[in-house]
Amino acid sequence: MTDFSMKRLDTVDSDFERRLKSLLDWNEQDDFEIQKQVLDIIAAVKKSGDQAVIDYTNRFDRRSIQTANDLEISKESLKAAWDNLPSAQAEALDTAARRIRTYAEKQTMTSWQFSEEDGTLLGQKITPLDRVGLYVPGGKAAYPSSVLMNAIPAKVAGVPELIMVVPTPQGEINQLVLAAAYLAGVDRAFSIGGAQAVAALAYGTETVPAVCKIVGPGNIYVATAKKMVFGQVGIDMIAGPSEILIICDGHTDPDWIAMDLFSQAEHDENAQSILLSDSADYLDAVERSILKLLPEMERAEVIKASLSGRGALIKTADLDEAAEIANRIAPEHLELSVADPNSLCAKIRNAGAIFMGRYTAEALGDYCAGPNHVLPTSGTAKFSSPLGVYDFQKRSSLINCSETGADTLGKTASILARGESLTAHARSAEYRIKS
Ligand code: HSO
Ligand code: ZN
Repeated sequence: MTDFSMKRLDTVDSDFERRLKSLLDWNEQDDFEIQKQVLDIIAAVKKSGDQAVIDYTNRFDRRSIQTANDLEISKESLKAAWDNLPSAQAEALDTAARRIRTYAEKQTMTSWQFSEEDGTLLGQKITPLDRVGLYVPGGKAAYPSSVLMNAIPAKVAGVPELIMVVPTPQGEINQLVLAAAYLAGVDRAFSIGGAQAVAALAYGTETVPAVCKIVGPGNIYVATAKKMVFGQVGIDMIAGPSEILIICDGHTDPDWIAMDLFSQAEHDENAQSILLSDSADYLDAVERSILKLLPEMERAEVIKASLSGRGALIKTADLDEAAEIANRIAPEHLELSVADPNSLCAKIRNAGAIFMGRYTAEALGDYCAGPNHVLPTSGTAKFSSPLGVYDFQKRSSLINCSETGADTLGKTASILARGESLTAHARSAEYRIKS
């Protein structure tokens, strides 16, 4: 491992700002060739429905589907996957699902209303989305935990129909994904993927029903398709590479911190793992742990590429300064591996999820602590929030005017409407004025 090293930054260095900026630079290049291909796929699915979906699926997933019936994964297959799961896995999935559900239930928005003195009722009515599509990637990025994280909040919100799509290259189905789908309450599932699956969900085909919103991660084709159908349907977010930022006071076992950095790095080469500490000796110790532990890792090559590319060990003057840098980075995951995580947490404004104290590894949150693991990436935690029940609910405003209310509001509306030269508005309001 002599060829491996991580970037070292120190906030006192004159080039610190420049180096931090270049570390955080992440610009997914717009690939016009991919955009064109995806546009063609969407247009074909819109025009030819099932037949286009079948053709693309046979071509891209090397399958030989004859009829649209073969696109659907039966309810029985989902149940069988769950029934045949080894008991340790079934219990672990069940524990995770229960904890994710309990947490999600707390997020549920409820309708409210209040009445004015004149008897007018005002309120907000909460309704679940009618139908939601959940994209689940195939192959190595197929995470059953992500099925739970996306599906459970939708079902807690009361979405009556949750449709999962999952590509099955060469017909190969991930049984854990199907079992998780069954457990989370997925209503229908289709063995399709890519831009064609996104298009089918957005516009509907003879077999695949059109949904109101599409959630779930996917490759560049899926992400591009989601961007293109946005407006026709809602989408959750376009996620960038996963990130972890750790602030450590130098008193956590360096092996633990090294492994926490690895846990994000092993997701992919572009994932970002950064450690901030006020102790340079501690950064040295973690670097030694990294070199020691790396050869033991199954995904050593991915971790190495990620840590040496976008990873960094950063020395700060103190923990307060570390917190301020964290706020500027607005990481997806933030671990506060310090003696007093509560007081440090009080200084954090921007982070997708905050893991507090030495025992709270991000991995626990990734699977089973309860909060969602679908989180804002690439600094978007400055303005957005984790996926939750509220993403599957929508709000309608309620206005119920009493006769007296129409009388007084009518006068105000009339004056404003005439100021805008909108006579019909004015007269519509005036009809209801009594006096
Ligand atoms: N850390 C990932 C979620 C995940 N980890 C799934 C393991 N499986 C993005 O938050
Ligand atoms: Zn993870």
